[in-house]
Amino acid sequence: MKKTVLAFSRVSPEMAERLQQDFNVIIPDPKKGDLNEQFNEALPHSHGMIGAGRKLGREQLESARQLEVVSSISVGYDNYDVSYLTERGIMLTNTPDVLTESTADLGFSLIMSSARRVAELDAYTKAGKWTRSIEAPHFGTDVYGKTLGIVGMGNIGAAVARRGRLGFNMPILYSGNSRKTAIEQELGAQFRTLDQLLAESDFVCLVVPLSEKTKHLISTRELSLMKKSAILVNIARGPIVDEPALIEALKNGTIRGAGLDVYEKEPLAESPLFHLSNAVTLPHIGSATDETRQAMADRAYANLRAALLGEKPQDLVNAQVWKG
Ligand code: 8YV
Repeated sequence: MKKTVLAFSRVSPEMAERLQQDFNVIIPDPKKGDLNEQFNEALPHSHGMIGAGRKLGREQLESARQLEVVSSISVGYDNYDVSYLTERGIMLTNTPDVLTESTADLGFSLIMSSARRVAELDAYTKAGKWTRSIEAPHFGTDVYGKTLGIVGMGNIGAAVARRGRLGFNMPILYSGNSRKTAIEQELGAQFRTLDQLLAESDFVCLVVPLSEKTKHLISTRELSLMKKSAILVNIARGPIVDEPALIEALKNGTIRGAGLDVYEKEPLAESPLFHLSNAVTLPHIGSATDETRQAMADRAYANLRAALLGEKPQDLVNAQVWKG
């Protein structure tokens, strides 16, 4: 008998077709009524789940008694209660590697866009305000040769650092739980405590996973350690930054600007950030390219399929549940 798979976020018609070759597939459909109701009804019958952007823990999964695997179409897995899944023997998989370069590209776009005021001045031009040469109040700040601080030197952090070092001649500082000697050798990156990094960097790029330890890692005290001329970029997770504290710092001129792809609450329909010309605000698009989203979907599909067919999935987060 075919196992049942529940898609917990929208999946493409092509993905649905692929899944249907091996499994019964339940895809909640807004045309058929309340999405949450359909989701909850499907849970007790589901052996596998695939999707992204939904909190899944004890409360949501209590009734999913047959569940074997949750395949997330994301690299970050802060939406999942990993210890609960592990306690239940449920596999959790993610999609690392395939989004590293596109997310780093986006990080660098935010550095460039914030420094050179790209989005702000694009809106200015289109609003018909360009009636004479641009003067100092609209000048940006240089990127080339400035110091880039990477908070969390994982794969994505290293990819941002490479762009800075090799493309823009930027000295690289980094902070985190451990020294990364390979990156130190490759890019001449220097390890700093977070406080030192904040004080010395012209651009601070946040690339740490969200956990209890990194929640509000950047708040009023940390922002006050940064240079007045510095720019904060967040391509990791919103709650790493205390958002009201950041808004205050942007208003007061504690720092020069911020480039944000992620927020404490998503999606975000209104925010004081939208009214600040020194904040670039993107709608969580780190991995949102055609090629990368396709690669993530492929990887998540392969993980789910392997797990449900009794093979060890490539990207098993909680390896201790694998019984071989
Ligand atoms: C996605 C991400 O936007 O992979 C992650 O952790 O944050 C992004 O790639 C998100 O997971 C939705 O697919």
